[in-house]
Amino acid sequence: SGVVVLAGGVGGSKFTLGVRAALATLGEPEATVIVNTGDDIWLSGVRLQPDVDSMVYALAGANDTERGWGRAGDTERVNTELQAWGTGWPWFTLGDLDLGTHIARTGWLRDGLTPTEVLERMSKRWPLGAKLLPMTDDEVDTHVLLKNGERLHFQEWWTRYRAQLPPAGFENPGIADSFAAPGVIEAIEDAELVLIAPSNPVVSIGPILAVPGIHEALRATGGPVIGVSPIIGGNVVRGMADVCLNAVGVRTAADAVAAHYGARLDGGVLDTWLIAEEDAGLAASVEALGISVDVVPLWMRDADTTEALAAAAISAGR
Ligand code: GDP
Ligand code: FO1
Ligand code: CA
Repeated sequence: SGVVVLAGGVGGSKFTLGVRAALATLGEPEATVIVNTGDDIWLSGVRLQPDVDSMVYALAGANDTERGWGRAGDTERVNTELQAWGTGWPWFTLGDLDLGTHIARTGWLRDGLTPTEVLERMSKRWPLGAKLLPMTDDEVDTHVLLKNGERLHFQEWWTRYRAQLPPAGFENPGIADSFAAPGVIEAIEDAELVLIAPSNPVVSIGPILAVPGIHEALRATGGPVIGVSPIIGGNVVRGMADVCLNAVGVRTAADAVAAHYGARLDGGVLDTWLIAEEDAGLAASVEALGISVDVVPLWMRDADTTEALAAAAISAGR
């Protein structure tokens, strides 16, 4: 029952803030959010979960909104020391407060807790107003296959090379043998409605859909599945989704992303696709796929526009 959200980091957490506000306005129970863990990486002996942490920090109001990752007001004393030891990556910053999260998580993992249990524990520190689940408890880090045949961890490709090395594709080694985290399949199957956040379709939503059973659960759920386009007027709002989409043969366009997800009545996952007013001209081509379209303002500029977008997505499913 209730609302389920599939989400990545920055775009996903912004949208989830809107969902939390919209559900509070409606007086309804909090959403269940299934978060991408493909961005995860081991670095300097600690486990990073960038999308999970973006979600936790944003819901806690503790995120750095300008930079888009990590904790607000963080410092870098430990990072400087790690660099002096020559551990980690010279182009990658681990903030002091953020490192507290990674050390706590890594300690709990070593104690034998699963990532689901760790996230449950972390969710108790702040009143997050949503139930967070990692997509899987298995380690399925995203790799980028370059056109020159090399393979890089997604974090290196993005933070070191700013997505400038041409990708041939993306892989999550082991994902075909991974299991959805406890509660994920049930949440989707029992959902009143499922929202696909305007997250990166390739490296945020892609890994979630690739966990065995999740795609099937989206196809089987009795509730509608509503997606929100991360592409507005042929551009990404931020990040490198355009590079990722083009690498997998998808144009940077709202209708092309809808086609990539596919219609539920045609083997895909979408019943409804929200596109921006700028893209109203693409509505017919999305509807031709068997996906209904709502044209709404998609810019999450502030709390009000973000809540309005989430409210529109929820009402599109009712
Ligand atoms: P990441 O994991 O931190 O890269 O974040 P996500 O994958 O969750 O979201 C990244 C996507 O969010 C990008 O492709 C952006 O285009 C999209 N995005 C960011 N802000 C907005 C917004 O205000 N409106 C819409 N529709 N999409 C947005
Ligand atoms: N992004 C950067 O561009 N540079 C960094 O040094 C960096 C550090 C970092 C540390 C922890 C964390 O959770 C995220 C971090 N990010 C950093 C963001 C991250 O690389 C990506 O933007 C997301 O994984 C994309 O989803
Ligand atoms: Ca991500």
